[in-house]
Amino acid sequence: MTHALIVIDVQNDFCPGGALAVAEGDEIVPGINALMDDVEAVILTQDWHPAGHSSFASSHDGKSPFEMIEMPYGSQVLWPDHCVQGSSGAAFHAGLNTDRADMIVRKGYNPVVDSYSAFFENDHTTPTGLHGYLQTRGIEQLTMVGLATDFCVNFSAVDAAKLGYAVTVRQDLCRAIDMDGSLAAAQSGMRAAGVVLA
Ligand code: VGL
Ligand code: ZN
Repeated sequence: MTHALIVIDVQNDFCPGGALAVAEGDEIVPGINALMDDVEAVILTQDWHPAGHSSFASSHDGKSPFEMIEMPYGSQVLWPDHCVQGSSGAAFHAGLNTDRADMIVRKGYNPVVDSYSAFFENDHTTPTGLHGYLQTRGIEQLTMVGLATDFCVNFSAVDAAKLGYAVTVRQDLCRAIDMDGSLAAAQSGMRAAGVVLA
């Protein structure tokens, strides 16, 4: 079975000092680089929002980061401005071995729909194209790592399992935002979807 490593959003804004910093987000980088030697394919995802994106609290009068709102596609956490297209915060962590990447998937570029998953926007319908890419390369086994465990890794892993991939999440090579029990909820949701948490 062809095996790919999917590296989710290892970008400056999710690392210490970034706009939406995940604690210890930078500590996973050496281990992710090392894991690239064990797979046939490496795919990176990059959160990539236009300025004024609808997931930013600053785009909604009177709203603060980490509040929830209802969008036409469901509930949405509002975030600090992060990963704005072309900004240094949107760049990959300088230590990540991006040279090894076969494919970089950008997501979150639709101004009015967020996209946590590497496979679908948060409407759970609009594809990013990654599934087609993996299928045409004959890739059936995925190991997922990156940021953040409870949001983009979680949504990507659950979607991948639903699409029929054999999915392992290396929790030691992920870090979580963990707001209001979101990490525990993500772990039980991933397990229920058939994702192996290693
Ligand atoms: C993410 C919140 C907003 C993530 C991206 O990569 O987990 N979280 N955008
Ligand atoms: Zn985002």
